[in-house]
Order: sequence, then C-alpha cells, then structure tokens
Amino acid sequence: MKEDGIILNQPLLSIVIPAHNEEHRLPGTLEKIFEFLTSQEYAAEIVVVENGSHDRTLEIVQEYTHCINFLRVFHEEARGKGLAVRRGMLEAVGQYRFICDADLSMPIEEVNRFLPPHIGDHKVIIGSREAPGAVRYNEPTYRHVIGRVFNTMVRVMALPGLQDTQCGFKCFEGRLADEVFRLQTMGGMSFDVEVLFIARRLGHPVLEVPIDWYFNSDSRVRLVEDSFRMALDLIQIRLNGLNGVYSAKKLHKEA
Ligand SMILES: Nc1nc2c(ncn2[C@@H]2O[C@H](COP(=O)(O)OP(=O)(O)O)[C@@H](O)[C@H]2O)c(=O)[nH]1
Ligand SMILES: [Mg+2]
Repeated sequence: MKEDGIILNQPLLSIVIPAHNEEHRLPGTLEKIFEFLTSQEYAAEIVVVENGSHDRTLEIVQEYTHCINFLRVFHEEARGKGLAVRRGMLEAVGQYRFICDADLSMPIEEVNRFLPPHIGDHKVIIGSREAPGAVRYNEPTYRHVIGRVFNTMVRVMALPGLQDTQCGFKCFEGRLADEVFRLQTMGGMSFDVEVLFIARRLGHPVLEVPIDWYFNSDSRVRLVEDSFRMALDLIQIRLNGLNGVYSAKKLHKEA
C-alpha cells in the first residue's frame, strides 16, 4: 500500500501488536479490538507481528485475517519485542500508529485519548502509569519497585523528565514513526527507551497520558536476564547518541 512515500487509502489509526507465544491471550484481544474499531467513525487497521513463538500464535492470527479484513500479520524468525515493533511500525500505514501489548492491560477504549483532538501538536504520545490520574490495578509491590528503579536509571541516563517509558501503549504520528523506527537499532525490551530518545533527538517532545492499567501476571519478560540487558542498553543508547547513530542525516542518506 506504500508507493513512493504516498499511502493510498490511509487509515487514521494502525494498532500494532507484538506477539510472542500469545495463542491464549491474542484471540480475546483481537476480538475486543475488532469490536471497538468497528464502532468508531474512523478507518483503522491492525498489524500483528509474531516472532520466535513455539505455539500456534501465527496460525491463529492468520485464521483471523479471513474474518477481519483490516488485519495483517507478519512473522520474523528471531525473538525480540523491539524487532517485532520495528517491523510493525514500518509496515503500518496509519496516520497514527499505536503500539499495543497483546494482553490489553490498558482498555482499548482509551486509545482515542492518544489521537487528535486530545494531543495538541504532539507526535509522540505514551501511556503512563505514573502521570497524575493514572491507576495501577493489582500490581505486586516487587514489580512496581523494579519498574521505579529502572525508571530512575532511564531518567538519569537517557530521558530526563519521563516518568514511565516501559508501558506497552504508545502512539507515533505516521511520518515520524517512519523516521524513528528506521533509526532504531535495539531488538529487545530496551527499544522503548531508544525510540523515545530518537524522537527527542529529532526535536519532538513526548506527551505522557495517564491511563488505567491492569497488571497481568502472565509475562514474557525474563526479569533477571532482561533487566541486566536493559541496564547495559541504556549505556549503549547514550554512546549511540554521541556517535551520531540517531542523526537525521542518516535518514536522508538512506532515502
Ligand atoms: N513479537 C514479539 N512480541 C514480544 C516478545 N516479547 C514480548 N512480546 C510482546 O510484548 C508484549 C508485552 O509482553 P508482556 O509479557 O505482557 O510483558 P509485561 O506486561 O511487561 O510483563 C506482549 O504483546 C508480548 O507478546 C518477542 O520476543 N516478540
Ligand atoms: Mg503485560
């Protein structure tokens, strides 16, 4: 659908869902999103990217494409949420592209708060469990504490002022998404920090939107392994910033 940078029949919204071993959670999520989107006045699409699964996630989503005509699914071999989101955000064609965790821990009805007219001039709008007005339901203390420690590191190392970069619900204006996700290098769980760092580098402020968030104990995050990796990635992001890896000039060279 993308031809020479021009998008034909562009929907307002793309919902991009990274999915890894999600055969149980994804069907309910797709049905809820389908029901919600068909009740809205704007055009939308759903883009699922599955990678590294050992279950029937891919086949199940392929089956859904027969009954949801605005659903597309892609597959990558190597595991990594960042890899999947990058692919999905670049395949998506919406005027706004919304990253959405498969467990729908934020009710999908809230997605409209990430779209005009609610966002002013912002092109990067992120769901926040920390902004005033946000409510976390059922989150165990240990997960909350780990999250706050990581956020302190994120604020010191890469993104001063942002209270919650790790929530799985984020919206990017489409043309900016094409730039930011082309510059993304990280395929794992640190990609959120990296893409927000890139967006700021390109001159775009990030708006945190308070959300209702329901903790789901079924998690793909490997707490020790992923936390260690993410701490190292913060250093890498700073180094990349210093070395011009996120420079807008690279986009023009590539094009
Ligand atoms: N495609 C893909 N998605 C992933 C991968 N790891 C996690 N995810 C997705 O990222 C989202 C958040 O995962 P979840 O387990 O709910 O993380 P938590 O809420 O932070 O504990 C879900 O949609 C997962 O399927 C991966 O390697 N590949
Ligand atoms: Mg989750």
